[in-house]
Amino acid sequence: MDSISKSFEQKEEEEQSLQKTNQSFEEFLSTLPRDYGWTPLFDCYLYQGCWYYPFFLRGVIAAQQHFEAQPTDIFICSVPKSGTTWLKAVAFAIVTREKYSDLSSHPLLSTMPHECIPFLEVDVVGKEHTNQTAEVPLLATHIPYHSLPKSIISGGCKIVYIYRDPKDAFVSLWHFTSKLTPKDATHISLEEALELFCKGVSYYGPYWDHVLSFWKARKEAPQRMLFLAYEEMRKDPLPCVKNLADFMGQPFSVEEENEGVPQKIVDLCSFENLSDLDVNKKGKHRPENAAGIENRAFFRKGMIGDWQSHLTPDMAERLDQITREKFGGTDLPSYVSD
Ligand code: PAP
Repeated sequence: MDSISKSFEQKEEEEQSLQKTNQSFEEFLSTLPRDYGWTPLFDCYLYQGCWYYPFFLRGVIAAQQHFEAQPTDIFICSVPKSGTTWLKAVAFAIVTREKYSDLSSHPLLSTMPHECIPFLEVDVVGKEHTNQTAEVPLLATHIPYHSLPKSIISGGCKIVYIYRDPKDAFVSLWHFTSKLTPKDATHISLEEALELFCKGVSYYGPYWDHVLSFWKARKEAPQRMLFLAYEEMRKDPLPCVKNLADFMGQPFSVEEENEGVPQKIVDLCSFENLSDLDVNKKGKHRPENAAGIENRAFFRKGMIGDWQSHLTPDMAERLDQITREKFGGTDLPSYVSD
C-alpha cells in the first residue's frame, strides 16, 4: 500500500471511530452523574471529576482519544471566566507581531480573540487531530490538567494558565449563563447558582480543583508552566506581557522595547479597546451550534472586585471559606475579603 492510500485509510478509521464515539455518547452520558447546568438549555455531567456540558464533553473525550500534540504547541489553559479571551488576544498578538506589525490592520481589530486560537475540544478534534497552524503554535482549552490528552503532557508542551478571584469568576459566569438562557425561561438566581458553584457544579468546575490541578502539575514541571493572575495582569499588564513573551520563547528585542511594541500589544488587547470594536459588539461566536453566543458576552466589565456589587457579605464569605480551605498551603493568592 502506498503512503497516500495508507493515510487515507487511517483517516477513514479515525472517522469511523469518532462516529462510534458519537453513537455511544448519549448512552455514555446516561451513566454519568448529572446536575443542573445553570440554564434550562443544558445539564452538566461529571466526568473525571469535572462538570461539563455535553457539547464540550464530547470534544474532551475525542481529544483524549485522538489529539496528537506537537512539542512546539503552547496551550492557553483556564477555568472559564478567568481571563481566557484576554490572554488569547495577548498571546496571539505576541507570536504574530512580526507578521502583523501594522497595527491598523491587525486581525484582532476584526476577529474575536476566541477565533484567533483554536479551542482544543471544539475546533481541533474531528479534523486532523493536531494543530495545523504551526505559524501560530497556540491552542486553548478549559480541560483540567488531569484530563488533558496524554500527548500534551508527554510532548512537554508549554502551558500558560490564567486564574482569577473565584468570587469574580462566579459573578462573571452567572452573567454569562444568563446570555445562554432562552428569553422565555427564567435565569437561575444568584443564590441558586452559588449553591451549585460551592458544591463544584459549574461549567468545567469545581473552580478550585481546576486551579489546583495545574498548580500541582506546575510544582513538578515549573519550566513548562506559567501562571498568570487576572488581577496582576489587570493592575500592571506590561510586565505580564513581557513575561509571557519570554516564556513562549519570543522575548522582545531591545529594538522592539525601544519602539514600544510591548506597550502597543497591551493597548491593542486592553478591555477598553477590544470591547469597543464592532466585531466584539455586534458579532456572534459559533453561530452554527448550540454554544453560539454574541461576542459581547465575553466582554462585560473586565473589573477586579465586581463581586462586591452582587454578593452579600455572607455569600462572599462562603466562597472565601472554600478558597481558604482549598488554596491554604499553596502560594496561590488567598483572595479572601479583609
Ligand atoms: P471564557 O472562559 O468564556 O472565554 P473569559 O474570557 O475567561 O471567558 O472571561 C470573561 C471575563 O474576562 C469577563 O469578565 P467580567 O464578566 O467580570 O467582566 C470579561 O469582561 C473579561 N475580559 C474579556 N476581555 C478582557 C480584556 N481584554 N481585559 C480584561 N478583562 C477582559
